[in-house]
Parts: sequence; C-alpha cells; structure tokens
Amino acid sequence: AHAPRIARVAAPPTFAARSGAQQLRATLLASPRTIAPKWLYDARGCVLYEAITELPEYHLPRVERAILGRHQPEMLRLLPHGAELIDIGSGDGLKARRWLDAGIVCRYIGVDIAEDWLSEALRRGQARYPQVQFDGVVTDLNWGLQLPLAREGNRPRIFWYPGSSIGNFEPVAATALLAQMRALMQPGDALVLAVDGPVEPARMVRAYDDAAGVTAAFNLNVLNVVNRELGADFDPAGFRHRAVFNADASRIEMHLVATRAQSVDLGAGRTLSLTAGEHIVTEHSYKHSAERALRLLRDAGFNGVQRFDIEGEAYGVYVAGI
Ligand code: AVJ
Repeated sequence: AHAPRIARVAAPPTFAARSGAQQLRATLLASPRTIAPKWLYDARGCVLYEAITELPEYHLPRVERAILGRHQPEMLRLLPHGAELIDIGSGDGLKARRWLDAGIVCRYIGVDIAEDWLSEALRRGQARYPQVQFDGVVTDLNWGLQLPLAREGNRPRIFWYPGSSIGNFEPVAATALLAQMRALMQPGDALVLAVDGPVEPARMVRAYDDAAGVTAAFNLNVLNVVNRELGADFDPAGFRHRAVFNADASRIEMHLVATRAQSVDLGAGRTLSLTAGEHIVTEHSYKHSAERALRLLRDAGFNGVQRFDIEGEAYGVYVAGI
C-alpha cells in the first residue's frame, strides 16, 4: 500500500461565490437566524461531541452499536466483499473498524470536512490495517458528494453513512445527497445508512439537553467559532442552550437563546441586534420514522432496501442497493 492520498474537493460555483464566512454572516442576519451545524465541529466542538456520544442520555450511538452487533452477520451477506469502503463523515474513523475487522474491505476512503482529523485517522488506520489501502477526500457535504478518487480495479463500493448525520440535512437536501450517492454507485454496490427515529419527546429532548450540560457547552461553543471566523464579538454568557422537539417537522432543534437584549458586531461592518428571548438555530436533527426513511431512500432512487433495528427503539440501519 502507498501512503494515504488525500484529495480536496473545491467549492462548486454556487458556493464559491461566497466564502464560508460571508455565508455564515448572511445566515445570522436572515430570518430565522441560523448557524449551520458544521460550525459546531472545531477542535473543542469535536472533543465535546465525543463526550456527548458517551452520555447516558444520548442513546443514539449505543442503539446503533446494538443494531450492528446483532445484525452484522446478516448485513455481511448483503454487502459486497473485496470492497472499497466510502466512510462518509469519517471523523476518527473508528466506526468503520467493524467492516475492516470483518475482512470485506480492500480500500478505505474517508470523507470528511476536517483535513487534520482525516489525515490523522488515515495514518492510524493505515498502520493498523497494512493490507488495506487508506485514502481520503476533504469536502463539505453541503456541496453534495463528489469522489475525485477513481475505483481501483473496478472494485465494488460500500457507502457507509453512520451516526444519523443525515438527520442534520433538511429532507429535500437529504434526498438530494442520497441521490448523489446513488449516482456514484454501480450494480453490486451498497449503501449502509443509519437514521434515528422519533421516540418519546421527553427522551429526545433529554438526549439533546443532558444533565451534565455537555450538549449546552457544545452548542454555546459555536459562538467562539463564529467569533474566530467572522471577527465577531458574541458573548456566550449572554445565551443559553435550548433543545426543543418540533413535532410537525419531526426534528429536534438546538437553539441559542439570548438571555438579554444585545447587539453583536459580526465583522465586515455588520451588526446583529437581538432582543431578550430571541434565538439562533444551530441544528436541526430530523427523526425519521421507518416509513419516512424508506421514502427518502426510494425518492433518491434506491431499491431493495432492508431495515435493521432492535425492539423498543426507533433507530434504523438501512442497507440499500441501486
Ligand atoms: C452528529 C448530527 C448525528 O444530531 O444527534 C448531538 C449531533 N447534536 N447532540 C445529532 C448532535 C447535539 C448529532 N449528529
């Protein structure tokens, strides 16, 4: 195996017209006021998110592990072997290990927005699995999915999108992203997609507003990110974290609520004025029932979808072909 190669995707023209900072400034001044969830994941945000995944209230990772643990043998019968694993939103790369350990992967391609984390994860993965080729793609999934690395030897591909991260996309955008994955697939390829579903509202709210305040710290940290990105002067002490379940849209919303009237310098000569109680939306986390998830997949053109779950939980892991 050669040393891991990293390909960088450039912003497509519709996005390149405005820098990330300009886009962020515009969404803060728009109505509703929003900060895209990707800004939550600076170095401190990634550490806090990892801590969230260990929280007793945040059941998603535990349920996902239980489903995969229970049903992996059956999934392995559906998945191509000798495959290239496309790990979408790869992060530390640890979730891919179950497929690498199962021996069905010849090449690993991590896809992530954070190049430093990606290159570190590739280096570690390459050292642990010397017989597997490790490569990476740095891109922003908000631009859609592009894979500038060609298949080697026309191997089948497995698209692995765990963690219910698809839930951060508005349903129309989620369908578009899934359709793009499908467009990159050949017969014999497979998608493995994990999607959280709705449970009791109180349980969902607790999962996003834990007793130890880790999710609150994660949410408030985004203001430090915005300060750095824009040269803004948000005072995190002037905001509080709120998680609400929007039943009509079937999504958890994370808000930052202004605890007092304030005006914030956003840089570039722009000012954001907030009244007490006004909020900024930092994340939508859609909870897709089985029916809704299957519709997303069907709308994106997938066929032969199989759902895997465990009793008493609404979380689903879907294996789909084209
Ligand atoms: C990484 C998008 C799956 O929506 O559950 C966790 C992020 N936000 N707690 C989610 C998150 C607050 C998480 N995803």
